[in-house]
Amino acid sequence: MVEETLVLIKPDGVARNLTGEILRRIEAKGYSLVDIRLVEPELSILAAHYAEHEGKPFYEPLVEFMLSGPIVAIRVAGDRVIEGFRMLAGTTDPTLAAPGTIRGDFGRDWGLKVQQNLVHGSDSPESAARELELWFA
Ligand code: RTP
Ligand code: MG
Repeated sequence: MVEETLVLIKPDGVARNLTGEILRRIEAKGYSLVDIRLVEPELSILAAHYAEHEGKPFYEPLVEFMLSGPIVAIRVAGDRVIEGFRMLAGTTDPTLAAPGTIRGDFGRDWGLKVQQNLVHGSDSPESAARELELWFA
């Protein structure tokens, strides 16, 4: 079942020159890069992207972090890629993410600051459709 997902390389991943490494892992898994852009998003895009987290204690630091530098947005296609990319990324908290995953191998947990966990991946077909429309409108 071929799906598409939105992957974001967050500002920490771009700033740490991990874009190539992350793209390499996506391609090595057999997924295809359908579209890719380097973006400095408007606040309105991030507010829509993270609407489900509005009001949570980490929401404002998260949005501030996502505005701190360029982001790479990628439309990725492949069989069960929505679930598959989240397995490649590892669990949200980089300290707990398994070695071998992007977050487990490279992510850093900066204590009280938002977890700088390098990547975003859509978490369901509905989120993927909504987020791809938002970032690739
Ligand atoms: P993402 O949406 O970025 O792919 O990550 P996720 O599904 O694994 O995590 P989610 O729960 O959707 O949270 C979105 C992002 O918010 C930051 N976060 N900080 N307790 C905290 O400080 C906290 N919890 C979440 C992370 O950057 C997370 O990726
Ligand atoms: Mg999420």
